[in-house]
Amino acid sequence: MSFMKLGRFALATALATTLGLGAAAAETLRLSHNTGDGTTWHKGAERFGELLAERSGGEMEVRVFPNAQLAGGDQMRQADMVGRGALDLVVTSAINVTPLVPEMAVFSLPYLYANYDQVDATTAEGGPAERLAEILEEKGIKVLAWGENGFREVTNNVRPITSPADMAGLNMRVAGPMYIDVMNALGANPQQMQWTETLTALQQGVVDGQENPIGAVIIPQQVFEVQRYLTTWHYSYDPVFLGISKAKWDSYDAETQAMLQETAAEAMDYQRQITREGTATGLDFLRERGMEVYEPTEEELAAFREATQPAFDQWAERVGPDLVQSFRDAIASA
Ligand code: X2X
Repeated sequence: MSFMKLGRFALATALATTLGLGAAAAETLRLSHNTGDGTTWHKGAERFGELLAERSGGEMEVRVFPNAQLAGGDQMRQADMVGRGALDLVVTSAINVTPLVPEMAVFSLPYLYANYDQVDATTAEGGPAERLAEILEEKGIKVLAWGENGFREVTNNVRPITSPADMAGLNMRVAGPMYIDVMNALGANPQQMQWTETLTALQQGVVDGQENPIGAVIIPQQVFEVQRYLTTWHYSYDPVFLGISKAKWDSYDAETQAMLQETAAEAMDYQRQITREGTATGLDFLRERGMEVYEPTEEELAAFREATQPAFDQWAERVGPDLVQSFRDAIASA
């Protein structure tokens, strides 16, 4: 094959391989995310960096910074920073972006989704999540690919949660605005707190409980060390996405953009896959580690759904009824 037929990056790879070059990358991109370095978020980000280095023939490399450290530990500020071009790349979840883009709360409306097929129908190519990508792009954030935080499950140290009444009076750490309203609807005392401060707060009893997905966060961040009870109430789904600053994106030629997008899709597919695997085997693991796991019946889930309805209605209004309907339509056809 002639070099003429190869793209710029394939050529760079071929040369680097031939010459055995380990030269420094021409460009280092900084990627911020807001969980620890053992999570599936981190692994997905690392995979993106590995693939990108390979495909750019070492011209591009990614440095991954966990725990929102580039945003001074403020998980909600990352999106804003990417939007302004102060960060190149971000892996974060929908709820963290709601202060900047309230419409992102659509994904996490209580009990919107019942299963992964429904989720996938909304984030698939041509699906309603593309509208969110458009809105984010207006804010300076180009979504390269959707990944997964997952269905958020509740944990606490006071009692097993089997009904909304069990939530009454519990001091619950939450990540963002919508979950405050959901917790209030359930009669709990919600408190917004950075994720990086939450494990200590749980350990010291500053809060009684929290809610997070099993495979992406609860297991890799060892929440089981500081929490006794877990209920699989599946009350809210939270996607992650890999995004790049629009200014950065616009600086690349079409070939580079295509490579970034393909590489991101592959990395986030991997991230989603390991997240779902970890979730599937997660309950057994958590029981072995001493957690008391409660799996609600359909009837019990219906009671949680009913109790959270006021928060659903309030946020559906804020997100926009048309957007909610577009998600409902995709879900109905899943
Ligand atoms: O802060 C959380 O709970 C986490 C890690 O799930 C998010 O970033 C939403």
